[in-house]
Amino acid sequence: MTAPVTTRSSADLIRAEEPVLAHNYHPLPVVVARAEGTWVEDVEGRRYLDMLAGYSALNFGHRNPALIEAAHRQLDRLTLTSRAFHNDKLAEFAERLARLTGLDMVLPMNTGAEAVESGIKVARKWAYEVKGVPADQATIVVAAENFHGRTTTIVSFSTDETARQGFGPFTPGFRIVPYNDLAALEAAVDETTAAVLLEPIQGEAGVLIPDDGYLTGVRELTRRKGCLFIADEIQSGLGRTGRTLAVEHEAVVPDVLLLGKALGGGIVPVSAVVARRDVLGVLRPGEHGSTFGGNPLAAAVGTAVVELLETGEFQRRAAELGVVLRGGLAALLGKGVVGFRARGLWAGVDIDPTAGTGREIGERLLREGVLVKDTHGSTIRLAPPLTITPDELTGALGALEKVLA
Ligand code: IF1
Repeated sequence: MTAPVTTRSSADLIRAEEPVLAHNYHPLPVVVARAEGTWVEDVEGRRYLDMLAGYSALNFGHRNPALIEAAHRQLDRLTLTSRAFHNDKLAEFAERLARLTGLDMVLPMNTGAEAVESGIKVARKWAYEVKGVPADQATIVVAAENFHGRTTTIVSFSTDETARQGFGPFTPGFRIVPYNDLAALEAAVDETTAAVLLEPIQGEAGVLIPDDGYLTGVRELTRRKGCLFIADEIQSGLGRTGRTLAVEHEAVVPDVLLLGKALGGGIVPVSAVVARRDVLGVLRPGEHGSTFGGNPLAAAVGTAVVELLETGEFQRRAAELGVVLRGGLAALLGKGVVGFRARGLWAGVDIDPTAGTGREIGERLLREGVLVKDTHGSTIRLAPPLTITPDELTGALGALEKVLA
């Protein structure tokens, strides 16, 4: 009889996973048992500052009181109906999310990849029924170094061999152009193009921020060529960059917006396609769906998340503390940091490879009580909860300086 899970050590739990849990991740050697705000605690009670925030799913901090309260209240009433019936939480969620984003209509899903897949299906259907593209000829243009999720169709247009290797055959109908290159985009969009699908800032690629004017150019080009601009804000959205949406930095409104991660408050998976009525209006009953999409628990938590964002407080905090983050990183240039890109409380930091790989820096920061995740090679991503305090942020930057010395 193995010891009950509650009394096993971190080391025991890590060992116990090995034979029974798929090895699709290589986690840092820390076993988190509880968390609050910007802090997590491992099985032995050691505390760490969470500078990853669930890849930006924990924008409002671990177990945000308002969100936990909304979840508890709904858990005690109703958790799932399926959409075979209405539930009393979905209208308000859709209304408030549409109003927050400035678009008309909401398709509620669960994970980010489901929102991306749903966006692709709706864009194709719009191309056939509204734009008049011949059946099965629709193309969608994406950027190299994209990350939009892990389904077979989505990795069909990935340029990351690790994400594609062994998963073919792949879905046709996608064209790949360099990111941040309007001329290449102009050349790739033609009369078969249903949409251009882009991250306003490329997350997994290392927080790559396009030149000022790029998003404006994409908006103008897609309007002129009569195709949809789909903005994947699953990671960049909901306060992370100092605005509700990253596209707001250029005052651009996409035709289709994809949201996920923080939309579920770090409690339940909640994602959504938010779009103009003439786009989502192509869906008729029975043509698309999901068991859990739009469930009352997700809708209640999603509404509480929208309520937090309606105040603008988290966006302001990310913008203000983003100044501290940029300043702190600039001070580390030449001291182990060879470059960085940052917007709001989101940064990709390129470490001098002689100082260590991203993974090694992550392991050293772990010993300093700070959790980060490397993206590729020697780039680490910083994306703390937007609830982080100036002192906590300064402390994390101090730990980074220390491990780079
Ligand atoms: C992993 C990072 C990766 C996303 C954007 C859609 C999705 C994601 C812009 C899909 C998800 C997650 C997936 C997770 C690690 C993390 C990630 F960029 F955030 F760091 F992988 F690139 N669009 N990103 O970032 O959403 O289906 O996961 O809910 O796969 O390891 P999902």
